[in-house]
Order: sequence, then structure tokens, then C-alpha cells
Amino acid sequence: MLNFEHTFMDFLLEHQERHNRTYHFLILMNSLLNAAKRIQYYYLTGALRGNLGLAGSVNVQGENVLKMDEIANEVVKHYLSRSGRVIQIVSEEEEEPVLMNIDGGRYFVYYDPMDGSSNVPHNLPIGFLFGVAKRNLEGPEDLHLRSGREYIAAGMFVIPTGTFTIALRQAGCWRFHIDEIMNYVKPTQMTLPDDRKSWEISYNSANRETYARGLQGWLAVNEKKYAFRYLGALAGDFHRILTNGGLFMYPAIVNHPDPKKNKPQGKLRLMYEAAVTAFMCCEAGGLAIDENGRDILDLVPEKPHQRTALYLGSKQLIQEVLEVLTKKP
Ligand code: AFP
Repeated sequence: MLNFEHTFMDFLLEHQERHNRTYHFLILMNSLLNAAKRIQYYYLTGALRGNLGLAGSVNVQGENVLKMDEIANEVVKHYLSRSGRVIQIVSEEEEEPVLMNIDGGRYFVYYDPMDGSSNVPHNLPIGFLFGVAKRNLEGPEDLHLRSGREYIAAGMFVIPTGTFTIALRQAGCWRFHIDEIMNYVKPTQMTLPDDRKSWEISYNSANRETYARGLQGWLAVNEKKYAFRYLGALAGDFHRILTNGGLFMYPAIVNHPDPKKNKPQGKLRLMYEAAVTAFMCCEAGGLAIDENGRDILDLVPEKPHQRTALYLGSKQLIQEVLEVLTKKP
């Protein structure tokens, strides 16, 4: 007997039909899947074809652009534009939001096509993260940048590992695995586990002495209760937290010995890193906050590449951190 696994597209079709929805979102998702598979191909063969190095330019955020950043961005832009369903994108690799189909587009897509650049020269896991919001279908569209609260879906591909995790608004967070013919198959619903035994803590420990004093104190007392894991690529680190529970954080840098290197606003990008993972985390039963204890999903972006501190994971741990962060000195 042949065994045909349930694919992501089977899953999504059933979801759309169950809720009497149009097929536009399927077409959009098909383009994101095609983009991910093509990035997967370029990344797998990256070392062989000399594509893992620098492109020779610097982006709007002052970071060195990698060849893979350019390739991945071009791939995603191509497929999103071809879908005809996208009104506007915000990409980590584009200085300004890019208009696509102003008349017929229904969705905004905010994405980072190659997140975790320090892993690229080693061909180790990186992420392609995206959030999707819908245009105003009732009246005129003002193209405002959407907060995570307005996302209808958010997801991440871990490349070249071959996992795809997506959360759909009020319909949970689901993980798929790539099969031998490049289909994402076998939906598994992700729910953060309550049992602290499996929980992990994930953060760049080289930065710990630059964090707010209260947070440093909390870490000193609590972190040894949990396993420590850090890959340096948000999608990979968050993938583990979604499975095992615990806390991922990229706090504000406020006590750097060289004050010029402080990052009180945080490092991660709100629209295509923090809000994407926060949306997924909430659909899996978790929470995400910034340095001031605000829910990441409530933060309305003032600019496309806005940064934020991020605390993401199991509700109980986020509550503990929230108390420390918001405690008056
Ligand atoms: P890039 O923007 O350079 O790809 O950085 C990746 C990232 O935004 C995120 O994926 C990681 O969680 C975090 O930065 C790692 O930062 P550190 O190298 O400072 O630990």
C-alpha cells in the first residue's frame, strides 16, 4: 500500500473550506512555499557554488550584505510579485516598503528571507520568517504598517533543515517537515509544554553583563534550572522553544562598558522577527513582551526596520521576567 502524507496545501485547503474562505490565501502561501524551496536549493548548494560569502555592499541597517541575502530576497520578491496577491512588502533587505499589486493585491507580507547571518558562512541553519496581514477590503487602504495583532498568519522555514512552522489566526500553530519530493507534510499542532522539565533558556550569554541589573539578578538565580541552548538564528532557537518550552530572549543592551554600543531599543526587528515569532508563540499558548513589558503584538511599527527587545516563550517564565523588568528600583 502506498502512503500519501497530508501536505501543507491539503491542510490549508481544508482550513479555508471549513471557514468558507477564498482561495487567495492559498495562492499567496503557494508562492511563499515555492520561494522557501528555491532558497533551500541555493543554500544547500551554497558552498559548492561560492554563494556563502559577502556581496560587497552594506544595507540600510549598516550590516554587510551576504550573497545569500541578495539571492533569497530576489527569490521571495519574484514569487510574491508573481502571485498577484500582494499589495506591499517590507523586507529586511529593502530600505523602504515595496509596492507590488496596488489594485488587486490583498495581503501585506513582511519578511526576512535569510535570518541568522552568522550561520551562513558555515552553512548552518538560518530562517526565512514572514508575517501576513490583510489590506482593508471595506474602504480605502492607507498602507499603514501593521502590528502583529493585525497579522492573519505568521511562519518560519528553517533552512536547510526542512521544517516549516506556521500559525494561523485563532487556528493554532502547526509544524510540517519537508519530504523527498519537497512537499511540506505531516501537520503537527505545536503547544508549549507545561512541564518545566523540558524547558530551555536561549540567549546570547556573551551579552549578559550588558542587560538591565534586575534581569541579570533573575538570571543568576533562575537560569540553572533550565538547559541552555543558543544557535544564533532566531528561527532555530525559537523552533526548540516551541517544542520544549522555556524562554528565548534578546534583551535591550543597557550596561555596555562602551555606552556607544548600548542598544536600549533592542536588536531584533519588530515586523519580521519579533511580531512573527510572537504571533506563533501566542497561537501555541505562549506570550511575548518587550523590555517595557508590553505585548509584542500590540506594538504598532513607526518605521519598517524598527527594532525591539524580545522575550518569548512559556507564559509562566514571561510573567517572571515581566515582574523583574517592570519592578520600580
Ligand atoms: P542577522 O540579522 O544578522 O541575520 O541576525 C540574526 C538575528 O537577528 C536573530 O536571528 C538572532 O536571534 C540574533 O540576531 C542573533 O544575534 P547575536 O549574534 O547578537 O547573538
